[in-house]
Amino acid sequence: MLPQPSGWRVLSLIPPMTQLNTPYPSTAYLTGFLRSRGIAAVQQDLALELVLALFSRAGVAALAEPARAAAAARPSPTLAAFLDEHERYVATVDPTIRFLQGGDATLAHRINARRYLPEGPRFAQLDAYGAADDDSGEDPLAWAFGALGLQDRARHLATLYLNDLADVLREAVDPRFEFVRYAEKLATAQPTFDPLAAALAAAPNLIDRELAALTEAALERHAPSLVLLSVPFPGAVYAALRIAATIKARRPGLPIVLGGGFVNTELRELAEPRLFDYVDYITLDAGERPLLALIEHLQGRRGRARLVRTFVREEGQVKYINLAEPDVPFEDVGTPTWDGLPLDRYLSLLDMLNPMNRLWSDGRWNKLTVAHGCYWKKCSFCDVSLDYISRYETASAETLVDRIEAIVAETGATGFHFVDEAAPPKALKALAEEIARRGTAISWWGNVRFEKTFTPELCERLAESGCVAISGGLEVASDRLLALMKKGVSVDQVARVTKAFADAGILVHAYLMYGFPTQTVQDTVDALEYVRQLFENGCIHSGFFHRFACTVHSPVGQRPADYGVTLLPLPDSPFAKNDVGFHDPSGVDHDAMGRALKKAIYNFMHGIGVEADVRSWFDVRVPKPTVHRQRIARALAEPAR
Ligand code: B12
Repeated sequence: MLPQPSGWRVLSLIPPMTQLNTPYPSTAYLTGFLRSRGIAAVQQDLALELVLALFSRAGVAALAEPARAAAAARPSPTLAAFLDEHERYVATVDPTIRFLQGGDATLAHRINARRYLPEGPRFAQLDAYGAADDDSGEDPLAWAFGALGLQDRARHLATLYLNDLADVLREAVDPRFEFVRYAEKLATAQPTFDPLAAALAAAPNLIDRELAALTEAALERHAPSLVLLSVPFPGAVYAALRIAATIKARRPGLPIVLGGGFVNTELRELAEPRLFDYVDYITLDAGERPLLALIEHLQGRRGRARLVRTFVREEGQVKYINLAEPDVPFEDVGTPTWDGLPLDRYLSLLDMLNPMNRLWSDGRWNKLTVAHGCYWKKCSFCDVSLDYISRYETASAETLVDRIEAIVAETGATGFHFVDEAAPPKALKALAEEIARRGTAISWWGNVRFEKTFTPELCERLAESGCVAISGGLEVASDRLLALMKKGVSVDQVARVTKAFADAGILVHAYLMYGFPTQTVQDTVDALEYVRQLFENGCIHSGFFHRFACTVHSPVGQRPADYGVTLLPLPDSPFAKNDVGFHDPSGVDHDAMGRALKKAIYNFMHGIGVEADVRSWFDVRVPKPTVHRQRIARALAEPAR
């Protein structure tokens, strides 16, 4: 890169909402990369800032008026509880937020005494935890936190308090608000831009006004020459466009670029010119190369026709410009930087009392990729045709541990979440060896394929390198369907691998799936029996059943006949495209199956009903499992094949 014009600066923004416990890593990656190329770059997390503004003394005070108006129109227990205790909410919110930021640990005692925080309807769930009423003197949270789990218990109570306040915000201001997604439905697989356009044209509400003020402050503070809006998920799109609208109103000439996981997945066939009323450029896939090209263009060093993977609007039409230039290799993308993000202000919420959920939503994990893309890239339910899966590139273990050490030095945090779709076992092994060689002390967790390369020896080595948890797909626990999915693992293998991780003291979470093409009721009952046995044998500690969704970029979506299904026609879509409906001739009622699977797994995680006949979880008649009750125990006894 040539010397930069003085004062030229890139501002990357994380729009609301992504997550609150730690920054989503895209701006950290892009900022680190741009700086490594000599380009001045800064970043701000407006998702965190918005929540901190709304859930502050001034924010909660300002909520009274819309809450009163809403209560007059539609009275509700949530609004009534809030208005009755409004002064206490105003008085307690700043100290509670500080506590959730890890700033005032001794407040836990007061919160736990249950006289400090006002308790709205969300606290009713404490009774559902199965303990006796308050008069009995028993602690309804004792089963989860015991007698000494002071901090966690208080964090859970403080989270219920915030959830009550979020309910008020939803009822009084905007029903689309959530802590980890905002107005998600407006963007998810939306064939038309109309709902978003209408929402953006509506008069700004309290949340919009707060976000506009934060955006203006960011512009003021950084005086950027280019703004990057990163939208990893559909739940960040609406607010990103609100931010863009504010920028356009304040600084009409300032170029804005949109990119990120949502764009890379859902906007590949974009033809909607109205999106360019908000942003000027939209880039696909890894941002590094398109951004270098765009910056050169904006600085007058490259013609517009030589942009890389970039949508623009020309004469009212969307045009895709893609000068084929190689991507920046993973080895050369530089080290992400968290510089500028307020790392001591993220919130450690403790919502669901599930250990894996806790890793996602609690703790200031640094997010890092071990490789770019997926080394396996065959699973037929996955978007294997997209760059973030198909372009597999690694970096040496030395480079990775250099990055890790630089990040620890910068952030002071030693926890890492490896955000790969499936971290490659060879790279993890090399990483563990390099960590051992240098004596680097970190904790880490991430997602893998439970493949047989993960031997007990390797799992031990990974545990020694700091691995505390692993998740992986067992998907539909059925050898027939695993083969159809091209997952490359069998149920017996998964049992041995998960057991090896668990025996090494690592928390194991299984991603499970139902509703895959051709899946029968018998397959589902058998899958649940396998899962039951995996819990019984101490192979997995946690799991979640997701309903299979067919996407246009996956092998099932691209070759449905190979999977025995037909796709429902997609509307002609100028905007987002991702999920596609399909017809499976098996005609199974997967909703009924899903109810049973979710109930069962929730109970298994709490050690309940693990011995019971799996048919007892279903509310419809189902056949007996064909799986032998000792099947997993036998697989574990066999030597690995
Ligand atoms: C790890 C992960 C998770 C984790 C952690 C999430 C988190 N908050 O950190 C968990 C399991 C919790 C998760 C949950 C979800 N996830 Co997820 N997740 C991922 C995954 C595998 C990696 C994300 C990551 O950290 N990448 C590393 C960063 C650096 O990459 P990046 O964000 O893509 O940024 C690069 C480029 O996109 C680009 N870029 C990014 N921003 C910008 C901006 C500009 C201006 C430019 C030019 C470029 C640019 O440059 C960056 C560097 O190259 C991705 C798939 C993937 N491989 O990327 C899915 C993915 C982002 N998730 C996805 C989804 C849908 C979700 C959920 C909504 C699922 C659900 N229904 O609950 C939730 C949302 C959770 C939340 N609110 O936080 C989708 C989003 C696609 C879409 N349809 O919009 C993805 C793409 C996977 C997929 N195809 O289904 N996820």
